Amino acid sequence: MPLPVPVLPEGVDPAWLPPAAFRAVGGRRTLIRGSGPLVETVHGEVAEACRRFGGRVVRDAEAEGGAHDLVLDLGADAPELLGEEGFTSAREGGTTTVTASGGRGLLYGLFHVVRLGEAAFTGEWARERHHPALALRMLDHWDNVAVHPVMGQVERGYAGGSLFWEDGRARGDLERVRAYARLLAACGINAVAVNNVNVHETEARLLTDRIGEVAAIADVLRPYGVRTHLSVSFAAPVVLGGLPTADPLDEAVRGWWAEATRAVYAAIPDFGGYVVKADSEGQPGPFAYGRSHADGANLLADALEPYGGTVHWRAFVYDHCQDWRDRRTDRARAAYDHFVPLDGAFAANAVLQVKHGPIDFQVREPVSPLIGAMPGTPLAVELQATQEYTGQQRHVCWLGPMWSEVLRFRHQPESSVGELARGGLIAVSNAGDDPFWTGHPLAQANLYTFGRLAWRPDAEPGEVLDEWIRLTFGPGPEAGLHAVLDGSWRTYEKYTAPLGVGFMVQPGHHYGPSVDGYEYSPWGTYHFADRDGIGVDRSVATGTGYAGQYAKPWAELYESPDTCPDELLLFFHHVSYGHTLHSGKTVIQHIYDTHFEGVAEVEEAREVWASLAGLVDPERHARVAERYEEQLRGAREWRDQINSYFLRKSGVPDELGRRIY
Ligand code: GCW
Repeated sequence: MPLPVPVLPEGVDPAWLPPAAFRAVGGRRTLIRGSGPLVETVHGEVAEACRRFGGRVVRDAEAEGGAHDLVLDLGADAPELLGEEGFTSAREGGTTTVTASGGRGLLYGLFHVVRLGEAAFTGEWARERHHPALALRMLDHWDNVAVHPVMGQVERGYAGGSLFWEDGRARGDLERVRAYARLLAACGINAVAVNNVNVHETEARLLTDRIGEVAAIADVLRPYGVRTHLSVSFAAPVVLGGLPTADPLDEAVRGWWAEATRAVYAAIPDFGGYVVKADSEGQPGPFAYGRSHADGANLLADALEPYGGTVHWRAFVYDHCQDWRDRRTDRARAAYDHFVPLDGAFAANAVLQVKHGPIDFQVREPVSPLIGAMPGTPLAVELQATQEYTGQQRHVCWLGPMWSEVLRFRHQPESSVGELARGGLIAVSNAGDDPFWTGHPLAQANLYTFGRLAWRPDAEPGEVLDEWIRLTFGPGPEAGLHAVLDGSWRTYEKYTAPLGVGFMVQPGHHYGPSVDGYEYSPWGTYHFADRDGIGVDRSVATGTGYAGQYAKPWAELYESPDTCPDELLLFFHHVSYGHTLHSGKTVIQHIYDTHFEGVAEVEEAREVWASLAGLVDPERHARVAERYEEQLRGAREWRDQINSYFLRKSGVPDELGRRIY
């Protein structure tokens, strides 16, 4: 039986799968071959498209000769090496053929055809192979089951409540989750962790007596090829099992995890595995027992191993109680210092999940040196789609170019970050129960781009953006949309913290400027501005030595302010305001100029958006227009606070004599 496509609740935006995106497929004659649950999903999709656009779809058993415009073929002659997720596509003699050897491959092949639109049925081409570069393409949801007194329903969530949880339990009606799974499949995402990595009391119990709720979610994600993962507490044997210890080398603890994991698989046979934040920002971990993080990760890896599951062990381990007076402790060094000595000690199904930068998802950071320094460990790279530090989905900030820079970065010539991320690419989700899914309608582009880059880390981000625009908006507003999104990350960078120095945000919620907000805090995120200069000396010669964590040539390049790229100068060096950048400007003049430019660029983008009024549906248009007002207000606030702060500190006037307060 074909699986009916999910019905969107009234008023919910169809995002990149509006009915019109299926016009080309829906008007054609399609033959589907093969069997299995995902074939039913594919059938349901094509049947719905045909219902709308007048085409027809048959299964192999019913086919009585006759011509087909599209053949979706599972099994049969599918070439080897395609794997469960790959597919081929070819067009010959008026028929487009997609073959796959696994159900997910067939589904991805269908969405490939949908993306091509009419082009899928035009001309001829020889067999092309498509398969994902990375086997795991996952979203981590920082969703709480019970509303947290400080962090709310979704930690760092800017898109309403959780898609999965409400009022302390799994939602009874999961139709919207089904629609979410469908959107994820259409951009290639195949795994979701359904709860926050900060595992509070209620959430800890999802692992045991509340696993049924997770299973219900898994049931609706599965038909779209999305596997379910769970964040668990390292202290679970104590808090749930009543054991006196969670020591990873204790036999009773090992037995407890083995039994708990057996029960999880009894409820969710294709369960993906655990995500763990241990010894990080107050979460429990192996340090309490004098054990290493490899001991901790391997404990869970061993429990998951019989079922083919994976533990994603986060490398976000640092001292969050440091003394701002102590300039030798450097948070940027922490992940490398903790984990590199453990290279080779992790089990094959223990994946170390590393944030892309060494600090915390700032608008500009160097690529984490850890990623290039653990050849004997499966690594996953974590990005942040939720815009905690990049405008909280009130500002337009399309992160495609930043992510692409990270994925193409080469610590050493042999391999890019995209290739080193053998354990997968992960993003903290930016979606919630908001009618536009992501609060800001244009933030949908980040979710989509993430999925496509996880499939092909070397994809051209601008092309992915155009793909998203075409699917979501159809013909008409493409040029305007491209214009407002393409440069939006650099615009955001211009009006916020300069030259890679980071933070300068309001403490706690992290929205809006506060130059010294974290300067005297225990969090390890400082800029050290004084009357003469600014920046953090992370050189080996005179600073914290962080630059030395890179392989050559980066270690040398970052070591000296003469060779360090401008955009990272203040991340690596403390320099005077008069220091001349490669651009030819002084640091202080750069700060003034970029902050004026950033605001001007937002003003311009707002105008471009206004000009799209008749070309974009009214609700979307209005929501974005409203957010541009807030973005402009926010950008001006950033500009004026940053410029005033540095004029007052340095006493150096703006060469152009613009208004600074
Ligand atoms: O970016 C920081 C956030 C925390 C988050 C933490 C992490 C889930 O401010 O809210 O906690 O990182 O990645 O664990």
